[in-house]
Amino acid sequence: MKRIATIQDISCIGKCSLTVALPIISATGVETAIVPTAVLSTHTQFSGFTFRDLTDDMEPIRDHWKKEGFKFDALYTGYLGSLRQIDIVKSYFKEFGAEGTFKIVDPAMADNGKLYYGFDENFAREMGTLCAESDIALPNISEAALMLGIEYPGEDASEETVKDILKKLTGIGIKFPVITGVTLSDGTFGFIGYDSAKDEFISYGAEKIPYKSHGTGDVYASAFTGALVNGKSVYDALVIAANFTTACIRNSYNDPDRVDYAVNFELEIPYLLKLLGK
Ligand code: PXL
Repeated sequence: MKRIATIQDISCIGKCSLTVALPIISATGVETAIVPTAVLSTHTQFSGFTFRDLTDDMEPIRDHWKKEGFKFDALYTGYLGSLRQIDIVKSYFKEFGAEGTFKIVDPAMADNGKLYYGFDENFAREMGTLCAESDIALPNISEAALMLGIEYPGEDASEETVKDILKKLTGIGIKFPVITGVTLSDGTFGFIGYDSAKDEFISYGAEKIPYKSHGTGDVYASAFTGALVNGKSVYDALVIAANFTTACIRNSYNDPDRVDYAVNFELEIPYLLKLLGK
């Protein structure tokens, strides 16, 4: 069985980070090892959340895994809580990111032009240096702008603007940035990426559903990781993740009992398996 390791927090309620990555990637038939970076009562969009920092456990976990000789087909990181955690993740990349191990970074730290609670511009720049060590980085428009220190162009940034930002991201060393949550010129909603090795832009859009919810970036990156490790090409895995995430958003949009802090990803897992041909 293929095995990945994902490094991010546990938000006990919030359907993000590990409570999304574990079920989605496991459902795709991939062993999902975890490094919990913190335990929060909820994600940080709620007020009054608890936060237990687990940074001190990250290096001992790494060292034990190294001693045991564990290998991974992918390393996937999401929300990280501090500059020190970014540094430690780089050491995981060094130890376990050998040739053939995909390094996927979702720099989960901002949306709608604003950093999440507790982050600053310096953290965003440092996240850029982690993305520079990835094979694929999956920022949204806000995260891309913040890593570059440029003005936020808005959620409806044009394809030309997004392409310009992608080229700028390669300027800070990011080999294959893919900006998610982009509205394409035909009105569809999806991603635009730039493969600097091939000097090639890629894009895909699915139906744009008039509903925005928290946690969709985590759903997207998790489905992408599962699809990629299942042998799909980068482009096909990105498209599968876009179609799956769109289905999750649609499911919540049509559900009068939906929660307002995340999407109904659980109900669309059968569809993800269908997209994967399982
Ligand atoms: O969905 C990204 C995310 C992950 N983890 C925590 C968060 C957020 C977004 O707010 O607060 C703790």
